[in-house]
This record gives sequence, structure tokens and C-alpha cells, in this order.
Amino acid sequence: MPERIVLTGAAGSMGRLMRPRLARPGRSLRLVDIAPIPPAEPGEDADAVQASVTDLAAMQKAFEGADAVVHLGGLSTEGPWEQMVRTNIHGSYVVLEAARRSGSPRVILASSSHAVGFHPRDGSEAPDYLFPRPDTFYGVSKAAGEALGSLYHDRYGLDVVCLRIGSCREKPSLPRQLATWLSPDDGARLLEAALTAPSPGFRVVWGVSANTRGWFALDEARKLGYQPQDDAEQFAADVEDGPAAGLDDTYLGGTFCSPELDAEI
Ligand code: 15L
Repeated sequence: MPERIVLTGAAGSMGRLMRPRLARPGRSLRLVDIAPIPPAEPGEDADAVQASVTDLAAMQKAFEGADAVVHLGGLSTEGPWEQMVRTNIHGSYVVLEAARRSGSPRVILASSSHAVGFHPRDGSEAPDYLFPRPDTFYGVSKAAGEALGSLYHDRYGLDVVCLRIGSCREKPSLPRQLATWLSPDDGARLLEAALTAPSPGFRVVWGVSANTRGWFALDEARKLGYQPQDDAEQFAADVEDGPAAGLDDTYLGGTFCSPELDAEI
């Protein structure tokens, strides 16, 4: 079991869900975020580094001695191009380069379904390693992160696992999320699989729960050791009756495919 793990984006929406679920006896967490990081809970073996993922010197220092880096930091939805380049694309480069320089052997990258969001929904299961077809500048930044991960694996031998995360939240609230939901507990199971799989090399796997209405192949994730336990179907009645019923599902990326590219979604 990896004992020293760095979690970037620890104060972000997914980071806050994963932080308590990553804790294990004998494991220490280094929490990284540009935003203030809530202090360690009693009994939690964690320390905090408040710094940007675009700061190479700070990241290299933060990653010293780490067995693995879980990179959830960066912008999590659409925004202006310059911000995507700086925070997400350059930030992913910095995280991978800092891992290489500090000798951290494994990086887990939070990618997104939006890296492939303009693939039409044709009723069949979206396969693993679907070719990038981003739906936003945000999606481009995630595809670029995957490409950087591939480079750092091939050139420097880092183990890099990219998770094409659907919608990681407490529960689904939109019809599309009945297909894309990643429960927080399954998110932690997926991270654990990515952290512990022996020599994974470079992988790209879907990050979703075992949803009855799921659109995504889970073969590659299961090969890593992921065993999802949750299904969005338990929330279907609430979601279908809700105000957002009938939202667009023409493309994998849903509503990310419709607004202007640099609009806030
Ligand atoms: C994502 O990639 C975003 O980070 C998240 O905020 C959600 O919007 C999610 O996709 C989704 O598609 O539901």
C-alpha cells in the first residue's frame, strides 16, 4: 500500500470528498491546494501545502518522498482559454515534471468525460481509450493532460493513470448523471485501484459507478482492480421528476457541447 500520498486540489469539490476516504492507518497524506486547506482532523495523518499547481519549485518540494501523486487540482469546468492553459495544461505539466524530479513514481490524473464529450451518444457503450474529441477548452485541457501523462510514461517511465471522471458528487441531480455518476465511495475505490495496481504503466480508464444506465465501458478500470459498488439508479425517480428532466444527451458531454466555448458553464 502506498504510504505517502500527495493530493492536489485537496480543498476542491472532489478533493474534499476523497480526502477522508483516502485515509488509512499507516498512510500519510500531503494536501496541496491554492485555497486554504481545512486543518487535519484528529487522528488524520496529514499536512498541508498551500501553493499553486503551476509552481514547479513548490510542487517538487511537496512531492519529495511521495509514493504517488493524485492530481485533482485545477479548474473543474469551462473558462477562458488563457486560464485553461495556465492552470490545467501547464499545471498538469508541472505536476508530472515535479513528480519526475522528486522521484515520485506514480501520478493519477483527473481527466474527464469532457475530453471526449463531442462523441455522439449512439446507444452503444463508449469504449476505453476513446479518441479525444473535447467539448470545451476545459475538455481540451483534460485531453492535453492525458497526452502529457503518456509522454511522461514513455519518456521517463512514470506510471500514469488517467481517470476520465463522469460526475463525482454525493448524488446525481440531472438526468445525464444517471449515466455519468461516480459516487464518492466508488471514486475512492477507483483511486485505491489506481494507487495499488502493480506497475500500471500508462492507462486511461472511465471514472463512473456501475450505473444501470451507464454509457461507459468499465473493462480497463476493472483490470486495474476497480470494483464499483454504487448505481445511480437508486436516485432515478427524484432526478427524472426534477426540473432538469429532458436535458440534452445527444453527445457524451451533454450540455458542455452547447454553450460558447469560453462561457462559464
Ligand atoms: C466535469 O468534468 C466537471 O469537473 C464537473 O464539474 C462536472 O460538470 C462533470 O464533469 C459532469 O460532466 O457532470
